[in-house]
Amino acid sequence: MLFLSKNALFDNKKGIRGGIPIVFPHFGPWPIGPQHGFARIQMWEVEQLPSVDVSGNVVAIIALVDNAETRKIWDFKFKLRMTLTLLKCCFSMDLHVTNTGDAEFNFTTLIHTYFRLPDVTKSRVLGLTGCKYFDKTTGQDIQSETREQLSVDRNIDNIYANVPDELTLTGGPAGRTIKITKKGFPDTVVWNPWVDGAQKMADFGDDEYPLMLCVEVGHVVKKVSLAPAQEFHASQTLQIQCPE
Ligand code: TA6
Repeated sequence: MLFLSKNALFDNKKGIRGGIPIVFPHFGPWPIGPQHGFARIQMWEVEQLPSVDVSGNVVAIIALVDNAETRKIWDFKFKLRMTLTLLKCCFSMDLHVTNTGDAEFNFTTLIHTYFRLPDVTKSRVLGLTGCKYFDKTTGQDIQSETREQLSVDRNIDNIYANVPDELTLTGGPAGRTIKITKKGFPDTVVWNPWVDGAQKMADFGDDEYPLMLCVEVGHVVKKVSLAPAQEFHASQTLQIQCPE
């Protein structure tokens, strides 16, 4: 169900072009560090290998703790813990961010999911109606999304604020619909680079833009402030609904 570019690079220098990169501690261009922060290019540790819990779910836990490299860019102590839970038609990601130092810090974070689609022009995103958004392609703030069903037929890079916790993406592989449920992530980004954007990215095939759409839940419009010993928790659940 997830898109991975045929040109994706696994070099720990840039985020992988596909899958679900984790954006932390900064969404977007970052004057003091790499775009979208360092979490997506750091090596995470496996805290719990995939194992079956009492309900029959497969659960794995990965973690990232501050280290010399992260402190050189952003001098704070933190722990990111991501619990990954897989059921037959459902995949959950639970993110915990803990401030393990003695100074308060601010951050933005986002789950940059790349959905694989047979044809993005036939897919629709539902659930954004009425939300205020920033259109990054024009630099304009739009007061309210008027479309009940968002379709994509050009470069799109919209940052929606205060989005309802249930979104739907139609037109997935084999006609599947994906229900996206989020908690603790107020915002949602919808991105497709289209023809020109695809050509500018070395790690993305020129012909791949119709085959993906990023629908990314996050806390990006306003920063999260975390005092020492405090924890931030947010999650995303993807549920696949197969056609009858
Ligand atoms: O989340 C959307 C976005 O910020 C877009 O503006 C686009 O640049 C995309 O992420 C990919 O960023 P990347 O750093 O992975 O090339």
